Amino acid sequence: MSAPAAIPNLQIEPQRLWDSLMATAKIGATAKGGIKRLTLSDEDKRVRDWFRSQCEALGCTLGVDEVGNMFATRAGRLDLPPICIGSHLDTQPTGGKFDGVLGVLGGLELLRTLHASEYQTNAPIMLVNWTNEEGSRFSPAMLASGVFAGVFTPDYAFTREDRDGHSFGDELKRIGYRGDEKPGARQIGAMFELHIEQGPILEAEGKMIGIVTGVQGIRWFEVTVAGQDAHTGATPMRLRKNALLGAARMIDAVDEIALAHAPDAVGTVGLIENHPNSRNVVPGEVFFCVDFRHPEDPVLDAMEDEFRAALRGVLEPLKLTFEEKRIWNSPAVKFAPELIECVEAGARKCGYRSRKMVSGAGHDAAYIARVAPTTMIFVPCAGGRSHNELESTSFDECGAGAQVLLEAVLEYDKRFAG
Ligand code: HGY
Ligand code: MN
Ligand code: MN
Repeated sequence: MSAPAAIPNLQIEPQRLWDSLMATAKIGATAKGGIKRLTLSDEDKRVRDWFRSQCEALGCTLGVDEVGNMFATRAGRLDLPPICIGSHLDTQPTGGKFDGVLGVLGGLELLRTLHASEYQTNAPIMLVNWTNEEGSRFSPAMLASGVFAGVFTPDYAFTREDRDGHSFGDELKRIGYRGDEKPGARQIGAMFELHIEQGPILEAEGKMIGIVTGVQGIRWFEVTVAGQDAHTGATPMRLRKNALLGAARMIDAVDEIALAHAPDAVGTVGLIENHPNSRNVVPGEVFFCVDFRHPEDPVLDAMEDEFRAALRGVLEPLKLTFEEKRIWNSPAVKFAPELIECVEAGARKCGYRSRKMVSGAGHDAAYIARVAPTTMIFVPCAGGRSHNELESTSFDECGAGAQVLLEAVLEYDKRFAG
């Protein structure tokens, strides 16, 4: 295979990409048209096996590290650090067909296009499936890209447990994807991540491509509120220690804190467990998780202080005690200007309308940006819906994102790997 002088006009095949998206959507398909493919579940194993076979069919070499990150490499003309294309194949419990998957399959389509055209890039191309991006089953999110970037240790990852007490390490072994590579030992020259926006901006503005300049800061907290189980009939209101009432007021307080830092702050309680959760027992214990996000870390500091003040102010008058722990702090991230320029050049070459934006959602790119120049490419999703079984990105939008990904990678290869 040889590399012609100038970059040929390579075109991805949008139908081949779409067919792969629909084929993988069957792995963990839900009745409402979404996907439930929780990290390290049997469905995750099936899609990993499918991914491995697709990459091997293209002659890629496959590697798996200790936390299950999968690396498929296509050799380049020169022995350089690879240009990486990565995202994730795990989903939320009520996930959609495109979150994460488009980034991995858009990269697979790029490899298929290079393979079919026999064009060889200067730098190797490495396609990555990062383990546990979602953080739904095992918190925090972006766990394995975080291990790769040195944010977490492998042992920290192995000991993370789901709400049923299964550990990440055991589940990784169970599905046969606990590799032997040291996470982070592998070099990355640059990383591009294609992803759906998961918000309403591109669609509202009629833009096809999001030129992502960074990712907002994210902080997760776990709270256990303790009161006293009591009889709902025989216990007077003044004698109650109702943990669920306290949690309910805290859910409202989290909402108020985010609204107080409008327009960019967001605050959510998405997971709550009420005990004993019986119709005629005043709940004595409630566990819930808080997700705060903002583009500026100092604002997140203020929100965190207000949150702790609210815990005391809300729960103590209700005679409740509580334990609170910040379990995740992912600072705001800025992407590499030279890669952003390659994406802009790619969008321009394809003639797509685009706009710069910061990602509201977290992504593996946020952590890989710590160890290599990194950036992202967004495409719209209908109504901005994501983490929702109705998530929908069109055939044309998927094709556009993959084509811009190809152009950006070839542009980077020409500018920086020649
Ligand atoms: O939480 C996030 O933003 C990502 O979807 N894991
Ligand atoms: Mn994602
Ligand atoms: Mn997600």
